[in-house]
Amino acid sequence: MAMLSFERKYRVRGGTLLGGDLFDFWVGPFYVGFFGVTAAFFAILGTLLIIWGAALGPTWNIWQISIAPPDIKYGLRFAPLAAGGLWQLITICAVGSFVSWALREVEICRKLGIGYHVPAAFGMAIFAYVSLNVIRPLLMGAWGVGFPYGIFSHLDWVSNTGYQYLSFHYNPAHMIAVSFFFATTFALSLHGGLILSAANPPRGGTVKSVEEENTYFRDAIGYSIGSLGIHRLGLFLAVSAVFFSAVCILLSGPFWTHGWPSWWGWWLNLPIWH
Ligand code: 07D
Ligand code: 07D
Ligand code: U10
Repeated sequence: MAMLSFERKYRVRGGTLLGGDLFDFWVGPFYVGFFGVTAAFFAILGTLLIIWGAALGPTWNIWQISIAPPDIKYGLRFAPLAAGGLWQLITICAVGSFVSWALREVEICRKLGIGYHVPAAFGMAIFAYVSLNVIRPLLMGAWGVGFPYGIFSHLDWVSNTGYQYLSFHYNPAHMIAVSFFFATTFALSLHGGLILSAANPPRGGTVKSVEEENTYFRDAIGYSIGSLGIHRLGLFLAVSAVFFSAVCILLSGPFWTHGWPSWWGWWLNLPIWH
């Protein structure tokens, strides 16, 4: 709680996007704001709808609860509650709460006078979710292609959707996304390791400076990206991973209906082989 005196200085009015002073207060450690109220509203309502869906059966086993989207035959229409309608309402609540959370982040950034990098990055995660359960269903003409809300059932959806395209590993945007995810963890492990190695020496040792940090990488690979640069790179890698994930699933169905291995036919068909 050592930060509290600092927080008092920054817990000031203003910076709200909507609602003016109305919700411009804190509850315990949490900033509320207009979008805190809408986030709480959608999150609570969505959770209650999931509990309602679970109560319709057949199980209370947390791993097996699943609220499925409507059958494909309903297309883009509203479905009866027990036949996918709950899934549609939960999707509205999910989008409402995720977007509210991002806007609440924006209001906090405005209060502090800092950039919008964190809400922008979260926006990319929201885009990935919206790609899966809103944009792709709209492009394919049925809510039924969305993923179900359940811990294991959503894994089954990923597996089944992957095999519909024979081998999802041959999806070129999936390759780029996977490589960005691997690069993100690699970069974070290098950065975490480097900072701890310099800033957290064994008892009795001296804390080393940014000079040592730069020199480590110059000695090892001939170049240091620098202390600001590594954070730019980290944000870029992580946001790109999620962006290419959204691209890879939006391509599958709306823009490519065959198996992904046959996409690589262009390579076999290059005139140089003939
Ligand atoms: C560590 C931050 C904390 C967040 C956590 C997640 C819920 C859901 C709901 C009981 C890194 C909180 C979970 C609120 C509870 C009910 C009804 C973030 C951290 C701890 N998945 N997925 C998981 C979601 C999709 C996939 C776990 C959400 C796509 C695979 C958790 C979404 C595809 C695997 C989970 C979503 C996909 C998982 C751990 C939304 C492609 C796993 C998540 C809203 C992206 C892993 C049993 C984690 C697992 C896993 C949540 C979407 C694939 C339950 C909320 C459809 C292959 N997913 N997922 O740590 O163990 O994230 O599953 O889009 O192997 Mg998933
Ligand atoms: C969608 C999550 C958004 C979350 C939000 C926040 C709450 C609140 C509250 C904790 C995008 C939710 C918050 C609910 C919680 C509290 C308090 C993130 C989202 C807004 N794949 N694959 C991907 C790999 C295979 C397939 C992406 C690897 C097989 C399909 C990523 C492998 C087949 C889809 C990825 C592998 C297959 C994907 C996921 C390896 C199956 C997708 C990351 C090593 C047989 C999905 C947009 C992501 C996608 C996706 C990685 C294998 C199928 C790049 C490493 C070959 C169908 N796969 N995959 O998207 O692109 O995060 O979704 O084998 O749809 Mg894949
Ligand atoms: C980073 C960093 C850095 C740091 C850091 C960090 C990145 C170098 C300086 C941060 C990193 C960490 C701390 C590391 C760990 C983090 C992770 C591994 C990421 C994953 C995080 C988690 C799993 C934790 C998730 C926790 C969450 C999201 C908090 C949950 C919060 C709530 C449930 C409350 C949310 C608050 C809201 C919505 C607004 C206020 C609302 C309330 C207080 C509730 C009361 C409600 C109202 C007043 C509104 C009324 C409600 C209505 C109208 C609804 C009614 C509806 C009905 C239907 C009843 O780089 O620097 O260090 O630390």
